[in-house]
Amino acid sequence: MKRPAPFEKPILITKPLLPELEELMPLMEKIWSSSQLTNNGAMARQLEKELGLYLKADNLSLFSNGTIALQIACKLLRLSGEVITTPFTFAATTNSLAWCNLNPVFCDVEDDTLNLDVNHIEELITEKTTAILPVHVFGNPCKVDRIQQIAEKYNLKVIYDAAHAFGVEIDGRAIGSFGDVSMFSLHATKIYHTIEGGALTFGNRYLKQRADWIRNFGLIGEACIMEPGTNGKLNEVQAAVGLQVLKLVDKEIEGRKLVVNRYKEKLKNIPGIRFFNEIDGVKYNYPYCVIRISSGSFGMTRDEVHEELKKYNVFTRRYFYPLCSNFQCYRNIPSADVHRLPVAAAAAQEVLALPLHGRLEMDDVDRICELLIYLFK
Ligand code: T4K
Repeated sequence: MKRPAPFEKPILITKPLLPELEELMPLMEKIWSSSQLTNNGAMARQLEKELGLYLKADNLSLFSNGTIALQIACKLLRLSGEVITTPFTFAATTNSLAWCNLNPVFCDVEDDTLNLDVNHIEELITEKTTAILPVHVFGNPCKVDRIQQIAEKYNLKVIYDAAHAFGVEIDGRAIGSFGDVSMFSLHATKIYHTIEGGALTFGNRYLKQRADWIRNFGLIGEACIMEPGTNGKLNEVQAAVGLQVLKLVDKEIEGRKLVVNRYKEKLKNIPGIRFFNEIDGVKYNYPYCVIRISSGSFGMTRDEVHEELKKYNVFTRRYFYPLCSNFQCYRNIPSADVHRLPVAAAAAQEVLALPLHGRLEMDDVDRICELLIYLFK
């Protein structure tokens, strides 16, 4: 097979969804003429309403980023001691626990979704456990019913890291309606974004009310602070971008679905490459196109493929490698022992996220697939 030509321009892992500048300008003019730039202004309030409708959440609050939102969720539920979580996630999940003086307890993941393995949660529960923090990794929903049963049995709170799961539904039920609180990241690299931003959805309006105080230093009115807060507000410019990006998100998800299906079709017969199976009844949002490469059958390790593709101007990402439990600051925790996390450890060596956004040309997808087929041969 002839060596494929490299791409003329770099193909990056993603490209943020951007509204037309002329559609954004009228909102910018409104902000400029009001001179309300932040502190729960009109744009932020409007976006909270619109996102609440989109995500089918009666109680939703916006934050300056997903990480601070996650930390606020931990404070909100007054967690202490240990929280059971997954090592197969972005550092922000584990870091948020540590920042709230909580001890992460790592639980292995299931091979088919790479989400928290519900069969291993109970054995990790101790007197100090106060919550479970699962992640809907790559938008694949966790086993929410089983997690809820365990939480009720042991009186634990559940915070879902739904950073990747914007718009995902299980049998018509919004993903953010499970657990006590769910966090969505609205970062530029996500399918829906406010440049930087985060959202929490809550089981009740009292939690939302407290979260709104906490994101504004804890201030209630001008002169009262009941509990210490932080500064976690989304500003007006970000909210305006979010209002415009929301108009584009459905089309973006449709485009991504086509791209993912094209990757699946073109790579389906390549030994050593596998995709996640879709679960019946789930409305997916296609935030990443992650394949798993088993070097034995493919003939190259995931790392070799990742490096080799760079020579062709294709920049993939190893989401999520290394495991959070492998970071220097966490690796001495007993539950971080790699022998206790065999499924997560294997996945971290195999996963590779391919370039994906809704505007990626099919010709480019085909060329990336041809490159992978060429590497296989
Ligand atoms: N929980 C989970 C499970 C998460 O995945 C995340 C974040 C969080 C919590 C925390 O949420 P936030 O606090 O971030 O809201 C990215 C993102 O920064 C991060 O939001 C995301 N997860 C993580 C999985 O990925 P990097 O280090 O991969 O991003 P970076 O800068 O390398 O960007 C990737 C590619 O995107 C680049 O090749 C170019 C393109 N890009 C990126 C940016 C920022 C652009 O074209 N424009 C841009 O503005 O972390």
